[in-house]
Amino acid sequence: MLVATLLCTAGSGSFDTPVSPLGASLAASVLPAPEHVSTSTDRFPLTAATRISAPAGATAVGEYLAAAIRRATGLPVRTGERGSIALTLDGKASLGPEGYHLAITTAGVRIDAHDPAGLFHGVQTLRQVIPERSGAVTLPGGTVTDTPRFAWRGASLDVARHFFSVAEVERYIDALALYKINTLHLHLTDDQGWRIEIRSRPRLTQIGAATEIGGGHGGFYTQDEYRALVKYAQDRFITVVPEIELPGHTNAALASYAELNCDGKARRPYLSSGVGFSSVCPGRQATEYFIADVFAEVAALTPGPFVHIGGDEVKSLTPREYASVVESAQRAVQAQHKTAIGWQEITAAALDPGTVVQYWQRNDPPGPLVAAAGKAKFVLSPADKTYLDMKYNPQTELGLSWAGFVEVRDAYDWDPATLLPGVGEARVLGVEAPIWTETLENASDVLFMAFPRLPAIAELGWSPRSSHDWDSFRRRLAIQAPHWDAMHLSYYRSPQIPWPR
Ligand code: NGO
Repeated sequence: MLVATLLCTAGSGSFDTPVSPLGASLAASVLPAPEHVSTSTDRFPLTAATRISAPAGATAVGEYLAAAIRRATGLPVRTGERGSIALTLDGKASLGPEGYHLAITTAGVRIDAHDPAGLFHGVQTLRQVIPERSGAVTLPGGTVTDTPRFAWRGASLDVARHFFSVAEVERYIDALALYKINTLHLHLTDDQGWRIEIRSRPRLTQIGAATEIGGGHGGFYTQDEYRALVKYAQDRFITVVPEIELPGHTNAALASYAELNCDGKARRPYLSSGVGFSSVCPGRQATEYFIADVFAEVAALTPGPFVHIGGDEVKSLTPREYASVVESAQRAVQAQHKTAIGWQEITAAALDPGTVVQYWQRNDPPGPLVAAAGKAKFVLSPADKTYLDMKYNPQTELGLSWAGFVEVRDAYDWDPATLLPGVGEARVLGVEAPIWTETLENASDVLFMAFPRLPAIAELGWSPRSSHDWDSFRRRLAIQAPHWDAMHLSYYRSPQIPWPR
């Protein structure tokens, strides 16, 4: 029986459920906050006999849920016919490609979606009410009807400053999936390393991949490894957006191929963390061929629609030279029938309709930038809110602080629709939380910086504006901790959050 129906529940501010990893209501547990939630007095017993049924188009989602339940509870839950947990693709078209409807009653659990991605997101919601406790457990009753606010809910990872193995990136992908992130932007090239095999330019990985900040051995993904990574993400409904930085942040390429330099001399490897000094030689035929060949190979490895062309922080070119390289990169991406995205500096070039601008730098007044962007859509990554490599506070050991300290509330308390004057909801494609890795060397460093701020950005990307409520958010965030502990995800125990003991 339904006892309460809460629209945009998180915004109601009326949370009286105790902060507890066990037994919290559906409304008090789900993060990102759903569009509609209702709570009921029904209870669903999850036992060793529970079976999950999934439609032919989404059997892998059923298997994924079964594995998640086995991990959390140890119960031997499997997929089977007529499961008491039923996943279906019978959801209404109005749920869109990522929405879902979840109902938990005493008789069973049902998740309906129109597309498999919606089922997957519904499964993440269900996982949040399954306690991390071995043996049979009881799930709280209620319903959720949920669709995302923005299409692009991204995280980016810099694998160039320090290299991260396929397994480490997969671990991060698993963590992203928990919060309905659907885009992983991989920063594959920078001054300190080139991380993706390009068959027409083998020296990029023979020479350019052998270094990283501080003198480590670096590394790179072969095309087969990269394809497997893209597939791993795809299986979790996450689209990989590869970034090949141009014209700057290119020392690794300049060290690998002398002809990319205006003086024809290969550069020395760069192991430090300065920015702005490097650039490919604008207008050279070698540069044009390089751009065309690299983007052709990268696009062929990319099932998703977007390829990132970089474009930030170039101090060694004239504005005209800068624009010519950005325009070449944009053309090369388009020639492969992909859409280009670049950092906000690309607004200085002639952008094609459809090219997306990624906003990051808060120092410049946004007016001229927005005017120069024309009708372009934006992905918002303001550094003082979304950069997960910023320190939490002056005591944080890892990370940088050039954009300030970013506590959890700083990451959460803003609205993508009002960040840039003149860029309202309709022009915002979404939000993205970058992690730059000048100071981060392994998966555990990355997770510590991402959690608990990543869920804040995920909620801004998914949940309706009307649900925005810091107090609700921090309580729902607190009860994620037992899941993170059980999954061995390292995280920062921010004093702003009422963590369970
Ligand atoms: C900047 C810079 C990166 C740094 C990062 C560190 C952008 C878009 N370019 O962000 O090269 O790694 O800050 O926070």
